[in-house]
Amino acid sequence: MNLLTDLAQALGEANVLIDADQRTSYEVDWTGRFRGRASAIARPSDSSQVAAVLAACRRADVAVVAQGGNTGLVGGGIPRDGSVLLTTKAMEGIEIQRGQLLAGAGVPLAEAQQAALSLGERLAIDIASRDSATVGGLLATNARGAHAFRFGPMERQVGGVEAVLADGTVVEDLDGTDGWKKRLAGSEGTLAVITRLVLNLHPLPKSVTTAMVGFESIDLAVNAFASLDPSQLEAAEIMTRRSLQQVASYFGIASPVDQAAVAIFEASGANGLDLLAPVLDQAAASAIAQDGSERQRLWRWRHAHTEAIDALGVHHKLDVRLAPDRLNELCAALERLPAECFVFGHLGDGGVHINAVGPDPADDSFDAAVLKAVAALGGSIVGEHGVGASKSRWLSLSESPDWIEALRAIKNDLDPDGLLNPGVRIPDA
Ligand code: 2HG
Ligand code: ZN
Repeated sequence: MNLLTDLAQALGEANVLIDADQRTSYEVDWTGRFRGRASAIARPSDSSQVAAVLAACRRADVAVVAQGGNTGLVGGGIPRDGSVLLTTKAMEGIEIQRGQLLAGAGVPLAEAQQAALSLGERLAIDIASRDSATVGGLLATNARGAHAFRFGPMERQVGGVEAVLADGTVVEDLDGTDGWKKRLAGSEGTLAVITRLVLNLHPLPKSVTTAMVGFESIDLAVNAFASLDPSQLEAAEIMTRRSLQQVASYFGIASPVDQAAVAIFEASGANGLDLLAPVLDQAAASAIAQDGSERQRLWRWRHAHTEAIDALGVHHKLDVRLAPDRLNELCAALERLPAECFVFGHLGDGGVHINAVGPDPADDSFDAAVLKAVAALGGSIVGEHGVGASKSRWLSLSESPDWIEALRAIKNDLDPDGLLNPGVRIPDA
């Protein structure tokens, strides 16, 4: 049997998309920088159908790339060379079980957040692409977002997983005792296809205070953050002038705070304002919000960065981690490169996003220059978006040879034939 017949038999013809116009939205990433070609888009709706897709692809010797909401930014979920694109979107549905949510891997984060709220609780993770990004994709990249420095990355929001290994074995570790959620966190579809997840819930804070705070320099913002007790904070984000001004021009209104570095600090509890007092004292300007819609309005300035910069066209996106007290030096190094760099990120955990316009989107030498600058400052070239196809060749800039060897050994153990997402995350030997 040929591959397409095999897939149609396993999933039904309606769930195997082969026409070019049906495939397009899966074959290009959100930024338009990463494109590929799939021989088919397969839409399984549960783990046994995923196992059938993997079996068909193994027989045909065709690779499988899993994709969630296609909000990834490092090309990790884009099909290459005629691989089969396995979309997890049909793995839907949320059940409530013993105070936790059991969600299909294709459930968008926003839907899971709503389900948590309907129980009077919350998920302690949030990212701007919440309406499309799926919970399975969040674990596959071990996404972080604004609250990770306090509550940890996606892995910590997950109690357990169900997943299908390359050989078709369905592992059901929904209570997390076998360690699969840890193994698959950040594996970017290279070790298994995640099919269901148990999501942990946290109590909703009774009140939250959000402050958008301007400083005359990045160092002043970083020092102000150091004067806060991080265990009392919900979020600590940073935006630099050029990126915030791009959001202002995209919105068509001036930002309420407009200094060289603008931070968003958030504290929960009735004494939120007192907790933030040390930074407010040091600020050149600030805007404070305590009710829901006012807070959302301030957060829009931070959350709209991706779409506002995207309006400038296809650009380079690099996501790294760096000690906050080296951020100023990184910005200075970026200014020496032939590009207009927009820098923003998560001050709390050193997650830095560098978006750059100018260099041709296909010009990888720009990416190399940025990643080398980060490594020279002691940072990690791996941030929260994953390694994907775009950064694997540079992994050794910040990761040790032993670590890279360990990644290869785990991959060889679980997927010796390289069926799952080849070329992603792990550099070629
Ligand atoms: C964010 O923190 C996201 O807003 C996206 O991780 C970052 O667009 C980006 O580079
Ligand atoms: Zn981010």
